[in-house]
Amino acid sequence: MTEPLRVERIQRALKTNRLGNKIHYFHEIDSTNAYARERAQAGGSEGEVVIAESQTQGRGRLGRSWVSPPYRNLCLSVILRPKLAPQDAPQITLMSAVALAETVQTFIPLAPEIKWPNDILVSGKKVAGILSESCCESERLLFVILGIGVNLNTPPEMMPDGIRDRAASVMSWTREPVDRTEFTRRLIENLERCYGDLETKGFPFIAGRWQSFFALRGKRVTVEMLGRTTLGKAAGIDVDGALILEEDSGAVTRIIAGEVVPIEG
Ligand code: BT5
Repeated sequence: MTEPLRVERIQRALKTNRLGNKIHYFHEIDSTNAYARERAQAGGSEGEVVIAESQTQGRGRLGRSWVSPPYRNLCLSVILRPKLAPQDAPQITLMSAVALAETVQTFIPLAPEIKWPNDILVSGKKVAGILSESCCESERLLFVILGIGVNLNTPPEMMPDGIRDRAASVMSWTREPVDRTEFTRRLIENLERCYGDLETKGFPFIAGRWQSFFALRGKRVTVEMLGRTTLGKAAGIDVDGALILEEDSGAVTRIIAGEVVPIEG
């Protein structure tokens, strides 16, 4: 077992106003997103952070699961109460992908890439994923639970079959195991900065930085959405954060949700 996270050290060093004032820390929980949602529904404040060393029901998107051996990685959720329209909630995922990519970049000599909308890759391997879940009431966005899972110190042999070939830990590109406490502090600070930029400077400001990490720009991809597969070229993101797909038919489509897979070769 590696060392538990040092939550007091994170809190002492954090230079933030909103995020991380309160950190709920668990050795084991079902899902940090589920707990953060309960807190938010019970009136929890913006910026409350939930961290768990292990999750019995770690969640990915679309009912998939997130697997993370205890005391090696980072599983974190944040309660956000953005002043955004419900249809703009995906901007939170894109904003946090920038913060996450920037954090990973400070630990390794390679540039991380963002795979639209929610994966952070290094050398083509997934090192982190984002699951943001919104709660709306009529036309109002009440809160967003931003969930982030990062592989920091899991050696390949500890990754389950089926994931091992496509995933990697930040540790693969560092000489020593990653200081998880320091990683968490930097991530929370970068999230606060990017979230503030989204609020004050607007999405186009974030989008520019996002594009600089965009792995699939100009690449041929398939997009799977609602049981339909479309072939085309990933051109970038538009002002709302939708993926712009130049279909082989010549049509240009905006993809709001879906699975994007690069076509090799
Ligand atoms: C994601 O979903 O990538 C979002 C993952 C979010 C996890 C965090 S942890 C804290 C918070 N609390 C939660 O309960 N969840 C969030 P998606 O794009 O659907 O990818 C899920 C797929 O990635 C799975 O079906 C696996 O194939 C693969 N996968 C699972 N664990 C992985 C890991 N540790 N590293 C890389 N890939 C993984």
